[in-house]
Amino acid sequence: MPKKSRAKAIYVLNGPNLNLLGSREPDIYGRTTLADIADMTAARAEKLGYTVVFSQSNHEGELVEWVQEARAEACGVIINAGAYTHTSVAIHDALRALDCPIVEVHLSNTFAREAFRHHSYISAVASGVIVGFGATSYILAVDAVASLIEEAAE
Ligand code: CA2
Repeated sequence: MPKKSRAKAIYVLNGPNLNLLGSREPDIYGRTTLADIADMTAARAEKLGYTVVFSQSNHEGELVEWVQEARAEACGVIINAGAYTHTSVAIHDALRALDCPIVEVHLSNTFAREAFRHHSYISAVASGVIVGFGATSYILAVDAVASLIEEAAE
């Protein structure tokens, strides 16, 4: 009997220190916790007919593993790679190997901050980038990735 195929999920991947959201630097990152963002993201995705796999790691290699897993398991990827955005060729290379839409997301407007945050290794391999809307950036990213998934299916 053929194996029943599972619907693919939107992977939402979060990098280092994002687990601290809500506890410090509220002037930059707001008061919403990452758990709140996970709930908001899942609720928005559910309205659009998608499930979410939401993860956070402080370790570059673990993020690379999840991106590789997304090749088989995800219909789209939303990624806030945190500080690895500005440093990680490894995450860039892993994302390059994906065929599904990729939306890069940031809470803060990285272009209005220090110069070292102006360059992203993710942007060149992302379908699009959403920056500076706080937790709402993630909701906008769900809408964006869903519309890209649907466009690709047409
Ligand atoms: O604005 C974003 O979403 C960032 O990806 C956040 C990263 C930063 O390195 C990027 O340049 C932009 C940092 C996340 C750290 O979050 C904290 C939250 C509370 C307290 C300390 C750090």
